[in-house]
Amino acid sequence: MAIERTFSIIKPDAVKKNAIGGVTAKLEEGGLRVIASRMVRLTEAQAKAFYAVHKDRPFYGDLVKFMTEGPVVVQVLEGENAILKNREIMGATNPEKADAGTIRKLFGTNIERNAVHGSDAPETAAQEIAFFFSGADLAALAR
Ligand code: IDP
Ligand code: MG
Repeated sequence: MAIERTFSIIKPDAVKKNAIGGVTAKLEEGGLRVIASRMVRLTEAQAKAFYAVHKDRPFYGDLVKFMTEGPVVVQVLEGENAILKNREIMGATNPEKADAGTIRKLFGTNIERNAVHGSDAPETAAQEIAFFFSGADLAALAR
């Protein structure tokens, strides 16, 4: 299995719950390494662009509002099979349906306010990393 990179957001609900450390600990315990991290307040334009794939879904407007209501932490995670592993550690989109011990079960509130974002495939991981981090940032941080 290959070492991969994936992209994660600790969403405004989890930041508000003072769970940046709790979320990050679950990622690290699961074998992922944070190789870049930054706290940002998304603009409406950034949130709309980031979630453009969902622009025709009924929840899009509320999602953009939620993602801009407070600061988030954007992170690049690295590890064996990182994309799938992160999705496992995150749990199902709806925290009520997420497995015990997953981030969304522990820290999520509902299907919208679900604590974290994680890339779902190699193509989206690359796009999402590039949305927030430059190649120069990542090169400077490489071990
Ligand atoms: P994912 O985050 O598990 O990949 P997606 O289907 O890609 O789930 O949806 C993106 C985000 O949109 C979710 O994490 C959640 O915040 C929000 N969302 C998804 N489905 C719903 C819904 O049915 N109602 C409200 N918000 C939703
Ligand atoms: Mg998704």
